[in-house]
Amino acid sequence: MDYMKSFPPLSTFVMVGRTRQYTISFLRQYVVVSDVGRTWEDAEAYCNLANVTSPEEGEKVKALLQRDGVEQAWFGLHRDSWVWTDGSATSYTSWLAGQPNNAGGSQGCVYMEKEKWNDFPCTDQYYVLCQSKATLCKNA
Ligand SMILES: [Ca+2]
Repeated sequence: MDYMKSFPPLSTFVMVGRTRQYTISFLRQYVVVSDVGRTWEDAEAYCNLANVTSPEEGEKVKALLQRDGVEQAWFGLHRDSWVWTDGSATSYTSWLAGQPNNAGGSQGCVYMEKEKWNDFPCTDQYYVLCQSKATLCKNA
């Protein structure tokens, strides 16, 4: 996919454990796709929708959205007990005040505005925040 070309170089962290050295290659790199608005389902089909799992990642995506002039973007959270598209649970959240409110009983997907989140109807069309996949490499 073309958007993959715009991912920045990967960052690598080294963590020394008690008995082994681990090299963690953290590949969660974000990209805003702002060619056309998409429904959340179309966005999910188009790319690997972003997880945002810490305040640091929230700040990172906020800066990226601002840089690209995007006010709102779908990302990977949806109402299935609020899990990410890869099925992992949500511990970190950054809801707008009063959200999620499931207004009208039909707000199953989540967009972000700056770093704040709002549940909204999945059929609305927004730009998309994608990510590359995270992997863990271990040197025994
Ligand atoms: Ca809402």
